[in-house]
Amino acid sequence: MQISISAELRQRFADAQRVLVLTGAGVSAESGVPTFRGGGGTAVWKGMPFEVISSGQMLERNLPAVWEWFDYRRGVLEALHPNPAHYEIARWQECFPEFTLVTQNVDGLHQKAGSQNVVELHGNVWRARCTVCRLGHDMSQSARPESCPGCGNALRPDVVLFGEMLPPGAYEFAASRAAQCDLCFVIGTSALVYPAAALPGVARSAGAYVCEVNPERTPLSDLCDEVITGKAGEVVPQIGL
Ligand code: BV8
Repeated sequence: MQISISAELRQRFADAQRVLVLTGAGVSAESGVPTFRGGGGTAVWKGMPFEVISSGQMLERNLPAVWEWFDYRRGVLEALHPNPAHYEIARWQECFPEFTLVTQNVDGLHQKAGSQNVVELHGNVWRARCTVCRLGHDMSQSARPESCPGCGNALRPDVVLFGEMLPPGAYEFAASRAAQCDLCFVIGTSALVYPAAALPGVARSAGAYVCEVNPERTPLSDLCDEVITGKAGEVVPQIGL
C-alpha cells in the first residue's frame, strides 16, 4: 500500500544524528499479537479487564492467577514472528550515530527481529524474577521453574504491572535520550499509559521533530509534527526509502 511520506520527514530522516523510537502494542499487531485497547474494547481475561489481571494488586492477591494469564500469553506468542515494522526498526539502529529504541511491549519481538539494547519500560514476558532475591530466569528456552533456582522463593513475571514502579533507571535513561534526540517516532501506542506516554512530549520540548504512526489518532497526535495514518508494517518500511 503506497503511503505518503512528507519530503520534510525524508530529509530529517536523512540528516538525523540522534533518533528515538517509542513503540506500543500496535507495532506487534500485524504479527498477530492482540492489542490491549482500540476497536472499542480492552483486553479481558476470564472476565477481568487487563488493567485488573495485570496489576500489582492482583499479583499480591493471587499470584497463580497472574501466572496463568502470562503463561497463556507466552503460549500465544510462541507461534508469532516479527513483522516488517520490527525488522525495519532493527535496521534503523545502524543508520544513525545514536539510536534508542524504547518499547512498552513485553513480547520480545523487537529483539527477535534483531534490535539490540532495547529499553523495555514494562519488562518482558519471557523472563521470570524471584519475588525475594530478584534473580531473573529466562523462560524463552525452558519451562517456568516452580520456584527460584537461587533461593527457593516464589517467582513472578518480570513484567511491570499497573501500579508498579518501572525497572530502576529505565524511564530516566529513556527520558534523557528523548531530551537529546532530533527525531522521534511514536509507533503503535494509544499513549494512555504513563510515564511512557510522556516521552514524546519530552522530545518535542527539546526541539525534536516528532512523527506518529498509527491507524487512529491518539492524545499525542496534536503534539506531533507529523502524523502518518496507517499500519506500522506498511508505513515504517517506507519511511527510510
Ligand atoms: C508507574 C505490562 C510509578 C503488563 C503494562 C502518571 C504518572 C505515573 C503513573 C500513572 C500516571 N497516571 C496513571 C498512572 C498509573 C498507570 C497508568 O498509566 N495508568 C493508565 C491506564 C491511566 N501507570 C502505571 O501504573 C505505571 N507505573 O508509573 O509507576 C507509579 C506507581 C504507582 C502510582 C503512581 C506512579 C506502570 C505502567 C505499566 C503497566 N504495564 N504492561 C501486561 O502487558 O500485561 S502497560 C500496557 O499498556 C502494555 O505494556 C502496553 O504496552 C501499554 C500501553 O498500551 P499500548 O502499547 O499503547 O497498546 P494499546 O492496545 O493501548 O494501543 C495500541 C495502539 O496501536 C492503538 O493506538 C492502535 O490504534 C494502534 N494500532 C493498532 N494496530 C496497529 C496500530 N498501530 C500501528 N500499526 C498497527 N497495525
